[in-house]
Amino acid sequence: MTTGTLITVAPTGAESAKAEVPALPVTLDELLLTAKECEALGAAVIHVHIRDDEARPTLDQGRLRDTVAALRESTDLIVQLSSGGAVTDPESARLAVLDAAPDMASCTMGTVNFGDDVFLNRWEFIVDLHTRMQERGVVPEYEIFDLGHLTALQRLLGKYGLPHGGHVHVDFVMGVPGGMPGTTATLVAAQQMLRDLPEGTTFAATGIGRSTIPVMLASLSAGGHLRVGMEDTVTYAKGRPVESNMQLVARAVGFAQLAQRPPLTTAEARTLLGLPA
Ligand code: KMH
Ligand code: ZN
Repeated sequence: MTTGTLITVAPTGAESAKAEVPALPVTLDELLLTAKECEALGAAVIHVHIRDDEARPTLDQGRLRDTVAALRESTDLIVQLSSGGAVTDPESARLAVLDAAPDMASCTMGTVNFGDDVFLNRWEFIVDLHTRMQERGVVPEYEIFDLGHLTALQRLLGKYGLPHGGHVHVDFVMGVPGGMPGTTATLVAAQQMLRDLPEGTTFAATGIGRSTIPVMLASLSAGGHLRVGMEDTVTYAKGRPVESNMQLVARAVGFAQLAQRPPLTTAEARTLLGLPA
């Protein structure tokens, strides 16, 4: 049965430069303000990348812990830390993200060409991430950049068991140059492959750049959930830069309401994802 829509906001990412995208939240204060406003609009999960004092991407342990604590204090959002980081981050730092004890963390299910770079995710690393999340009670969101990543997920769950909480939730990250395209046909193909995963597996989708709107509409009509934010989209419409993450969340909420699938509250989202209340 199709329920309401889980809306995740991914406000910052690791790729855009603050100098080129001034509206990008890079300080803790900017992130907290964004988080509060996006929650009020209907977001239930925040996917977090942080920056250092020079606005460069960082996986600094202290900052991650402070960020998790501050988000918990100021919002009811489900805090999902990125374990993907930036393409240059070493595996050790990406694994250490779990030490900040978030509710959730991303877990990318394979290597993908990432524009001119390579986003490397070796099998042994994925296994390490998955099993450490099981041990620490962190709920994964499996990031799927290509259809083969779903085959890898089936293998992972078959060999190492279900994630903490027992529910499997995946996010189709579509339209990365080098990954699966952000088209309806590809989204439907990805959804079909979920049949090989545990019953009840849920999916969200996000389309990078100009695939944002087609992917959002395709996901909603296929019963999927949404991830939006300036990590993935910095152009609102042709020739119009995104003004804020709130603008993207508000648009997603509007589409979800049109689809008769209003945003899930944070409490409903916790139930869906197998997180404690
Ligand atoms: N920044 C990308 C290299 C994630 O957050 O887990 C990886 C990424 C995925 O954004
Ligand atoms: Zn990310």
